[in-house]
Amino acid sequence: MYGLARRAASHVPAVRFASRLSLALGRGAPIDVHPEVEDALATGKPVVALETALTTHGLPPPINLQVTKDLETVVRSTGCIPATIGIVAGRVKIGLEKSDVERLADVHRTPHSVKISRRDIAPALASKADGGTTICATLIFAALANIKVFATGGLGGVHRGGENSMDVSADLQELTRCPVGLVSAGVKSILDIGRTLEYLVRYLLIDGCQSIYRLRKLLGVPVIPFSNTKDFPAFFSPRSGFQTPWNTNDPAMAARMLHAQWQLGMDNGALIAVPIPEEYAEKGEIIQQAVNQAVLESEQNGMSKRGKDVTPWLLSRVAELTKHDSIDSNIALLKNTALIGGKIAAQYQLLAN
Ligand code: PSU
Ligand code: MN
Repeated sequence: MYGLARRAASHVPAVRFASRLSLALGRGAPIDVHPEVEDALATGKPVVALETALTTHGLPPPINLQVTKDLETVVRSTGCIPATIGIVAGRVKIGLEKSDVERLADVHRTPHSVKISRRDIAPALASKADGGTTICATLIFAALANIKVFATGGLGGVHRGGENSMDVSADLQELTRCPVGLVSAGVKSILDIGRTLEYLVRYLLIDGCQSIYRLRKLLGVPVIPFSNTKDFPAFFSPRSGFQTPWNTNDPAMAARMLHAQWQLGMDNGALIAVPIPEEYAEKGEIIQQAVNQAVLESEQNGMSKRGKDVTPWLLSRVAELTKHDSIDSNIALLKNTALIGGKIAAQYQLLAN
């Protein structure tokens, strides 16, 4: 067996196999890869994917435009090339031009940009819409282009009351399909963190989770706090109290974890959860109270049943309640994940080349 495997390996041609991206392009798929990103991918420079649902639906103007640009600058500071992903006039953009970023950030444009999840991709392309890609959709395009690291703010997950509403973000399922290391500040604090972890990794036993036990699947996604503790971060706060089996605070180790997974040909992603910087911890507790209030309000006014509109509504209500403190924290954690994402991507590239 060993000899055969060795012999087979020695017959692997030295040329790169045609990527899924070039196959899609060959079929005429409406995808534009920014020349800088294309060059980086072809010459083995590290690339970090960034999303645009936070530009179109997550952050208010004018800060949405500024933050989208700033995250690219942070990624560049680590020696990586940013690939901000979005949909403009029905074309998938892997790496946005400045004018594209401005177009997506203009929330007063009509028709409005769509918040794009897996289910929205094909209709948005066919109808030539503009769209901000959520983590789910950004994972799909990053995987298509063979981009291995994607940095963002908060992962979607099981909404509070999700055992009844079955509102579980498509972000989670996508992490099982896309071999991409997602670097985020944990899951959005508006969610049920315990049930989200349960759904993702199925190793935690949480009281009162009986109904979701019947629904749950083993997604088997590695969840790794980027920290010197195993405490999973809680978006606005560095610690949630939920423990994970693994952790690291070393970009090289995180890169080795990703590399080992894909050397084996495993086709799922991994979640590297970077806590918000410690100086935001105190504020985080106050913001969390506003989050709890906003979630209660959404249950009373019916917003909580509105699918993909729930998250944008909650985020803007929390911003209102905290007089924009939540926005400041959100920006800080986004920049932090972009920085760590860049460091991990740079280390990963050393292993992959
Ligand atoms: N976290 C934020 N702001 C956001 C999002 C997450 O702080 O705008 C976005 C991400 O793009 C994530 C999406 O993929 O919300 C999840 O939405 P939903 O619950 O509808 O899947
Ligand atoms: Mn949701």
